[in-house]
Amino acid sequence: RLPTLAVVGATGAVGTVMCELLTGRRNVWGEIRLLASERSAGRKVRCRGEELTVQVLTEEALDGVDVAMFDVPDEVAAHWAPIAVSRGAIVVDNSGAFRMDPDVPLVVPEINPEQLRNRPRGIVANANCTTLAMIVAVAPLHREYGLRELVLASYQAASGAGQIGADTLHDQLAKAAGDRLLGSRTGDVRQAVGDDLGPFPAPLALNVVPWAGSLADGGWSSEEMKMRNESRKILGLRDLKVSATCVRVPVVTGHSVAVHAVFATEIDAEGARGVLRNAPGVIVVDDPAAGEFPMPIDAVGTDPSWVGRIRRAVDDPRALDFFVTGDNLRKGAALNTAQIAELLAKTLTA
Ligand code: 11C
Repeated sequence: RLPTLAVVGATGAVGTVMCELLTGRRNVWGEIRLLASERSAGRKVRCRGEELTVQVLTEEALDGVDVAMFDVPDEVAAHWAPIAVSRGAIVVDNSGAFRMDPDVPLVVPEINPEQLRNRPRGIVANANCTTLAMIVAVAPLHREYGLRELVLASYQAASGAGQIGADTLHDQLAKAAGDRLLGSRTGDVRQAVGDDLGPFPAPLALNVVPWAGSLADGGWSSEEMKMRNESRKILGLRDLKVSATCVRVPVVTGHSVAVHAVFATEIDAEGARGVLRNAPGVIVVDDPAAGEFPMPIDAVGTDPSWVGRIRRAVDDPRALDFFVTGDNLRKGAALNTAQIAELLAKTLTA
């Protein structure tokens, strides 16, 4: 019998991409059950060539599920993931609720798949989309050169804040379109966009907003702390120095990160390019003379992390600067979750 999969949060931004992904990937599942809140129940969704009806998330709806993927807010996952486990499922959770729990492995299949074996709570966590885009490129460089420090600046897309984030950006762009004074001293973007800021603290159209998540200690944002804490856990580097500045930009999908990485040994750009070309889940796009850089417009809808602008720091032969872009809804969320779930399915059917 092929294992039964539940997708919890099937109608959100990530859940929607999950159904597309499941349709395109090699099938390892028997039944696929789509679950969501009452609001979305009854909706028809095409998945793996079948038309499935979204069911309400209840305890009974989880019965018989072997693997449950959760793409729901932290508090919903915190409540429902242990219930799914108690009903016999292994949970792969894409929220922030369990990532830093020492009894929950934080798995990126290209980096630490062995950690899947040790899951005392029956839950496996999926990293934050911003961490994921970057860590797939950083990990192979760490293995070769020994990572000591990361200084990061993110350029995060609106859909990182869910479907409401993407919708808000599109609405604001429509309101701002055509007014050539906007953004100059005489054209007030705040006024043009109006009060509906969606999940963002300021207008995103024609702007950049140096904020994502909630306020953490010392003026850091929760998103910045996630990049630090999750990178440490995935790489197994408890003392890694990480400083991140997380910024929202008017891009619909595709998170980018400017990375300054300091290593234990000297590094050169061509050597690093070679390591990255051989790294799973990475594509090197690095020909500035030809106008080739990693950018969201190209990375959206694709699986790998796109890496380019690779150069050794002028003032430190042990430091490398580069730019990475990944689809925050695919590798940043649905794809990494699907990859983990497929590894679990293999162990269930072995
Ligand atoms: C964003 N990265 O772009 C966030 C969304 O911890 O999974 C994902 C939050 C998380 O807003």
